[in-house]
Amino acid sequence: HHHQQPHRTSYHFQPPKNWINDPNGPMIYKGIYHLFYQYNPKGAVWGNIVWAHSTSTDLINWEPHDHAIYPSQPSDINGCWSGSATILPGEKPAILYTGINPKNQQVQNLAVPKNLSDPYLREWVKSPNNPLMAPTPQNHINASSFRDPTTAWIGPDGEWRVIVGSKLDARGLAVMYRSKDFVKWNQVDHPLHYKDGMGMWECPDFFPVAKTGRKGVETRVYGSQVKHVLKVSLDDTKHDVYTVGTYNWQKDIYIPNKGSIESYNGLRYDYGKYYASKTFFDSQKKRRVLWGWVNESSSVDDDIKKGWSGVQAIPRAVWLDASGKQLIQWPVVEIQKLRNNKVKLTNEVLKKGSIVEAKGVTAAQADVEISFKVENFKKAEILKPEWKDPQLLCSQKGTSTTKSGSVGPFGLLVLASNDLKEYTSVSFRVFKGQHKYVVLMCSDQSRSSLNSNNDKTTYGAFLDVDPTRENLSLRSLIDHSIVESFGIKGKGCITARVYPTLAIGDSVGLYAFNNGTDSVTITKLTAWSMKKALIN
Ligand code: DQQ
Repeated sequence: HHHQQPHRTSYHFQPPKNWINDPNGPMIYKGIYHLFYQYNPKGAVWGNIVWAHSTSTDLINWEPHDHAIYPSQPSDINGCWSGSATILPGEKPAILYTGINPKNQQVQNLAVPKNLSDPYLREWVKSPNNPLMAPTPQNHINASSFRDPTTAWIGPDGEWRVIVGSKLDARGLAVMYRSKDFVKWNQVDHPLHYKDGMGMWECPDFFPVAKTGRKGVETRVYGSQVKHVLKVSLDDTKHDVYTVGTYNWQKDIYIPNKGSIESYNGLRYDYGKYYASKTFFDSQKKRRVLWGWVNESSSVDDDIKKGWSGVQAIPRAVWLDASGKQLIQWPVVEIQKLRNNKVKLTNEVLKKGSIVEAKGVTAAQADVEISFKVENFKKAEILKPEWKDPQLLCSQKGTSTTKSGSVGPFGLLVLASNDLKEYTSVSFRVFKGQHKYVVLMCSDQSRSSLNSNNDKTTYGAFLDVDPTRENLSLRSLIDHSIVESFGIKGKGCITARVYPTLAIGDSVGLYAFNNGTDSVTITKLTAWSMKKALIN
């Protein structure tokens, strides 16, 4: 099986075959986690979209169920697109989702469980009132850009609110609706938020985060204890960007923090491949959990040959950083249940050009944490003012020995073949900026595969950390064709898809390296083989 399908994942969520995209309606109900997702029952490319459904008690092992929502009424006959779940009072889940009607217009529909005593919520009934929100000649909504309702929240006035992603010309819009009964929805005369020049806002997500601590809060919470986050998925660049700000429920407006960047260059959940994500409040563990779709980087022909496309990233707990300026993301703790056969290295000095192997792990399927201590920053390269794009900087600077800086690149070589003909490098590099040191994190896929049909774009991010005060730490979740990397305990994330031809199965190595001219010390490296999860 693995011989023929070397790139299928072992602990990342996938159905047995076919195309998947956006996570939909994640929630917890009676102690069971639900994940729905956009799915093509007929093939490995996008189309014929239904809501496939799986449940879990630990967010790691998943059991499949029949499709929950599929075209069956005029308001969704041409497709059941993305949407979200809301838990109504009395523990009653409800799903709002986008349907494509016979005129190929995008409209919003409601579905509720047929039988609340079935903890798996296997059958869903659609409202006879569908569609509940639709473009009309009066409301100036673009019928081909009106989709992806969020989880709704109830205001202190007892009225429900929801936003739907949209655009008018190049203006990204979070169109807002209100309702007293969850069935009759009235459009609010202004959007919750908008921004010119950002294009279509797909899959908006709007939620509060506690100002202090890591605990999540329910979606309806507002006030001085919390900030709000608005995430939008930018159709033009396929990036999930967000701002942190303030929500005024009386005026129903959201105002991003002063100084936040609202554009294609804003804060991203992930600086690699990660899209159409959404969060839910886990009332059992009091945390907010983020799901995101990770598309392939292989060719459509290869996708059809392998018979599948798309995985879901490992769910991440999210909370507000102490700075109040950004989110921190970390894989849910449950993933640690899969850790096995720990190997460890401590206090290992890496001189320029050194490579050490973390022997004894199944490196195709591993979880690794490493932290580096830099002795001397004095010779750090000066960051030129024009070096503003971290992705460009990573691809220009590379990670090879010929392009070494003084402080870095150092990091991990993952999914590496024995002869190092193939590897993906995840690394740090430190620069001297105007008033502070600047830490660059890179995930370089350029050497990841001998197969040239793959997209091997290098990804990069600047991380908000003072490297003189904190060791530079990195965690990577490696799973055959995906590498999810978390820099500085979740301050910056980069997810990459790679398709090695040599570094597969047992022929995979995991290494730490330093290509900077100055030595660095690995204070600690811990790597685990990962067990296979039971998925679908
Ligand atoms: N995917 C869905 C849309 C959404 C897009 C269609 C984002 O609802 O806007 O499959 O990936």
